[in-house]
Amino acid sequence: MANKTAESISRDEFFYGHKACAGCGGSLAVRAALKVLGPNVVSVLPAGCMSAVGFNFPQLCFSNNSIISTFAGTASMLTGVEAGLRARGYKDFTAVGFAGDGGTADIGIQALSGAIDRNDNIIYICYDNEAYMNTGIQKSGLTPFGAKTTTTPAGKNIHGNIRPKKNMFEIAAAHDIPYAATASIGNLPDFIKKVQKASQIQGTKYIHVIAPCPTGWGVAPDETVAIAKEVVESGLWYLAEYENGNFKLNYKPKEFSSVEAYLKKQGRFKHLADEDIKLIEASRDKKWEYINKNFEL
Ligand SMILES: Cc1ncc(C[n+]2csc(CCOP(=O)(O)OP(=O)(O)O)c2C)c(N)n1
Ligand code: SF4
Ligand SMILES: [Mg+2]
Repeated sequence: MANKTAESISRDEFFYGHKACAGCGGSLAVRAALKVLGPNVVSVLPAGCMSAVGFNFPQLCFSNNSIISTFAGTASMLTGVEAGLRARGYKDFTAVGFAGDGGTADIGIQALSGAIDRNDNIIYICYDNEAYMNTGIQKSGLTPFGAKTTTTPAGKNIHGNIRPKKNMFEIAAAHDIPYAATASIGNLPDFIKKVQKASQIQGTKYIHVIAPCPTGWGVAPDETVAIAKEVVESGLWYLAEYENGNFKLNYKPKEFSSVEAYLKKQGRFKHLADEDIKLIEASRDKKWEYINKNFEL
């Protein structure tokens, strides 16, 4: 199959008319992924922003078959959808999940782990906006260090979230999954390529896409894509793949852009002191030491 690009993906819309806030990164990820996968898709969405904005009866915003799962059950419902359609003789279809960071790294992690363990033939896409946005910006296991949320307030003594972000990509890879990747909606061609690649691989595929939320991050709606690029350029996120037991880095910034500039653009990090920013830079550098040693370029 020819490689799909931003120009050659379907002109058809499969996710439109939804109620996401202006500039929502998650809705861009869902829209682009469905354009790659085409109409023969069943998508499963747990509780979270994308189901809240996409299923407003009678204005259902998916033109492919879509269903809301329990919050914890994205992966187990994908397992059932895939097995059920196969049992009924369907061959040419994709079962894809779109779950948030909370739905993936916290409440849904056991169902995802089980599906990977069984090597069910599904694609699981985590759109990561780094908090439980739909219920009013609470900290999840993927909220980064220092971020202010409604459950990690910033005050004189504690400056937002005191815990680091879990690395779901490497957690999925640790299962020896057939394919896992990271992506950013700031680099759509790379995301599109990874979704297409996942659709051609048998077994469980996991894609983790950074999808900024202007409402929760405190940026303007027209800054979503730029901030999703900047998180990669500053080295606080990386574009990589895991396949056949190997990690591969897809992009290495020549020089990291300023971490401080990235953080200070966002309302959720405005309170950070110089020493907090130094800690964030130091943990980035430690991570890149590991990447440089263990990932192929
Ligand atoms: C079992 C259960 N617990 C809590 C909720 C409430 N709830 C609905 S959406 C949501 C937040 C989801 O956060 P995330 O998965 O990060 O997706 P986002 O809203 O950020 O897109 C929560 C806590 C629920 N629906 N079901
Ligand atoms: S709150 Fe954030 S994630 Fe939810 S719809 Fe709005 S921009 Fe998207
Ligand atoms: Mg979220």
